[in-house]
Amino acid sequence: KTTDVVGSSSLFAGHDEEQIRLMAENCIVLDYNDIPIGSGTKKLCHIMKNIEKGLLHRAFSVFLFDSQNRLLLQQRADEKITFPQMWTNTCCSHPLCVPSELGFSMDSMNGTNIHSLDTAIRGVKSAAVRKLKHELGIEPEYVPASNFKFLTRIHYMSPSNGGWGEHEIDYILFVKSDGKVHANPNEVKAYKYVSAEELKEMFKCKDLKFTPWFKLICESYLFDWWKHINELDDCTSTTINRML
Ligand code: DMA
Ligand code: MN
Repeated sequence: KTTDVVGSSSLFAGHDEEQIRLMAENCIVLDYNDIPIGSGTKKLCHIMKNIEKGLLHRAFSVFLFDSQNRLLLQQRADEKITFPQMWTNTCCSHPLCVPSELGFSMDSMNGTNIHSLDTAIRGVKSAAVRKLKHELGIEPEYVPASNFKFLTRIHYMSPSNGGWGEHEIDYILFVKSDGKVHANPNEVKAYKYVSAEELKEMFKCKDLKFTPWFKLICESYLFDWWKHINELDDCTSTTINRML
């Protein structure tokens, strides 16, 4: 099933060709309880007028820490259509409507497809491996899916500029890796490893802009998780945290 909400092409005026092309990717459209109900292009899912009617999709946010427990931040490229030039966590994107990322598994007893939080997490981790390579050039062998730690889900909504915005259930993933970065300039303008103290200093600098979801996560859970980075095994939550 495809959503029938129609977007306007003038929203793309002046934007980068490669980023416009990526707007044709198929995101996973969700009901309020994070159950997939269809697919919608990245374009349709990020048009604020559609979001205002309730359109919601699945996303993930990766927080990558090096062996010194420094967090890898990125500054989004000028080319990004939503939230350009803002500083944010290591990597964010969307699992796509493809079998490996959708989060359904075959019930061998009766041949039906079943969706669960576990299968959804598996799909999101596989999308995270794909995007760490695409945005930051980090090779999958340095960030295998089995090394990601799922923490929780955050439901949030935020307008961007020019009629665009976000409305997502965002899966939060931590991973430890010393994989080398080769940033894709169409996605990433700059990157930087920071300690918790250094990140707090960055927030004081009024010239730096941060994405709304990164701010929300920093203001709620991030510093606490970071402090307990080696003891996060009990921190997996099945709750959807509504930050609306
Ligand atoms: C979308 O990120 C995901 C979140 C959590 C906001 P994005 O705009 O960077 O997606 P993409 O990299 O696919 O453009
Ligand atoms: Mn999104």
